Amino acid sequence: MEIQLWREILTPYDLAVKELIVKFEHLIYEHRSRGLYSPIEQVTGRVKTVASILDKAQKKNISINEIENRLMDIAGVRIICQFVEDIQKVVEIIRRRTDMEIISERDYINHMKDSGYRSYHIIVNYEVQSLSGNRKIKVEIQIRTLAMNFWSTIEHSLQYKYKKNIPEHISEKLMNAANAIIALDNEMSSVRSEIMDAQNSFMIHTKLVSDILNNIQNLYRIANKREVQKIQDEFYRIYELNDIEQLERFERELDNIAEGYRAQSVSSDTENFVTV
Ligand code: 0O2
Repeated sequence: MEIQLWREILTPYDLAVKELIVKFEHLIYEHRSRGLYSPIEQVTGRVKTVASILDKAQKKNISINEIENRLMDIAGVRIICQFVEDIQKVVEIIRRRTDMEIISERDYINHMKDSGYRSYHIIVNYEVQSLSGNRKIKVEIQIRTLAMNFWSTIEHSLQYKYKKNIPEHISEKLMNAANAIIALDNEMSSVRSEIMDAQNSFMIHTKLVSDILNNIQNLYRIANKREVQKIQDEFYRIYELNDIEQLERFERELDNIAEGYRAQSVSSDTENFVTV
């Protein structure tokens, strides 16, 4: 394989990773904009470097011509969740999708690797369209918690440092840390509903305030300035009370005021239209 061809070969993999990141990030947005808890916290992705592809192919005894068929993680997407329970939710979301076809699944959450590594892996076929036509690209999706990600990032850099021969005393510490991560994830799960409640009310509050501010901004365009000033002062007063019910009531009142102004401007538009 000519070295300069790699860039061309990897282009559809890059497209697949970029598209999948957009799609998973959009899921986060959809959940949050509906005031729902998102089982996905963060999404990242990468295309393996040529050096890393060649290295892995050599280790697995894969010939250059077979690389695309046999290396499943040239394209990789990583989904980070807050809680272990979220991982299964994300797996179910992926299983239901029609734009990615699952080839295989590996559950390293319930079957931790000897190294202490935990994550849920799904290999999917994902179709991309480019100038050279349509192509199905294999993508490895790794799903794990924030805590598991912390562990595997550290362990990965140590593997790199020690060229995969991590000294025994460090492996032992990593195994202890892996067990501590299990305990940490379990502890977090036991207070999941409280944490989710807190995050949900924070999200509801943020959305409410941003809706109110948008409404006030719109009123500046159509309503009497002095009246909007009064509304704004009232908003600051209620905001300081830190009472979500009062804010909700204020938002409803604001909706009615805005509706009244809109009705007024429609009727004056109609009058103008008739008299012209
Ligand atoms: P990189 O640098 O992250 O890309 P197999 O299918 O079993 O023959 P493969 O492809 O290694 O071999 O599958 P596996 O074991 O599911 O691993 C795929 C990827 O999972 C790895 O890619 C890592 O990203 C991650 N992974 C697996 N085991 C470990 C581990 O012990 N520690 C860490 N930190 N990550 C792990 P790469 O190409 O090995 O690495």
